Amino acid sequence: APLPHLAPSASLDDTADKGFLRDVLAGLGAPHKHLSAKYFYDRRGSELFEAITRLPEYYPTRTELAILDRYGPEIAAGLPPGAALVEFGSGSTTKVRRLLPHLGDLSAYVPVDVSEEFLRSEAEELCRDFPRLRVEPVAADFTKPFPLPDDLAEAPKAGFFPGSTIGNFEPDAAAGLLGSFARTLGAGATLIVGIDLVKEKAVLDAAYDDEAQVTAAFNLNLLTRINRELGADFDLDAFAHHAFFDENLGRIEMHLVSRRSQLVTVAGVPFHFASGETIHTENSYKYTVPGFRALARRAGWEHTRVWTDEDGLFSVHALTA
Ligand code: AVJ
Repeated sequence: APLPHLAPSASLDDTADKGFLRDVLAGLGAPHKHLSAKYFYDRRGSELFEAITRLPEYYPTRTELAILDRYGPEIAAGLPPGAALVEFGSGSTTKVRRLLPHLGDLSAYVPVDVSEEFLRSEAEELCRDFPRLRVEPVAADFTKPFPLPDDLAEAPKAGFFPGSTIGNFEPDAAAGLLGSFARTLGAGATLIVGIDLVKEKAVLDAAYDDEAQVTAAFNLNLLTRINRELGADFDLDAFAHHAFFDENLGRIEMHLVSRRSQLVTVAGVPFHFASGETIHTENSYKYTVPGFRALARRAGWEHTRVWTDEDGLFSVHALTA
């Protein structure tokens, strides 16, 4: 069936594959080996992440959804009438679906994601479920400012950045990202951001090192992806998942630990691993409410409201430019 309210996706040029090889060679060649967490999300990685969100230990997703369900009407009431709602890194549209029923008069929903295929299929599903909603997908890397569709020039803008995705960025880069959202959305915009909160170390450690080893599989899948896409020979059995909350830095660190001394070749380039040497694969920063407020202010946003669950596990913030 035709979907009259689904605009053709705007696609921005993309040299992603070369970037992956370059980043992997640079990261493995560094004195402290590291890889970017953004590369976790190939098809299998996205499936494993969906499985993580359903784990008993992984509280962020279900807690954020509960906050959106409980306070959705209040959150929606704070957005300007007739707004274009731009979701940065939309992925699956599970979260925005909790807000849309309270946003009757949106001029458009603009999901932004690098994965054009996924973007398209999610946008189609959303159009079927919300037939009066205009959906204008944009395939773009949300870490840089990007142009919004021309026909939305006059609409007031609201941004949506759930899931504590901002935790993957160093605090300086996180402030830069919030500043970049402000440039994309323009003056007078509103931004709704989901932020995981600092809490007891044992709770955080378990959320990133679950009993069923799904997070371990998610972490190791990065090596499977490198083997397949970049022609590498990582032996998956020779690396172990390690994740822990660093209370001084306020972040979860995920690593892949080499179980022995070994040589790995990536696209013809050899890399030596000492026994116990790690590849740092992810940081997931946690904030306090005042800590996030300060970060937002540093990026030029005014903090207007915050909603949390009863246990203070997770928070949703409203900011205005
Ligand atoms: C999608 C970045 C918010 O940091 O909790 C989950 C990714 N990594 N388990 C997070 C993740 C390991 C997740 N974010």
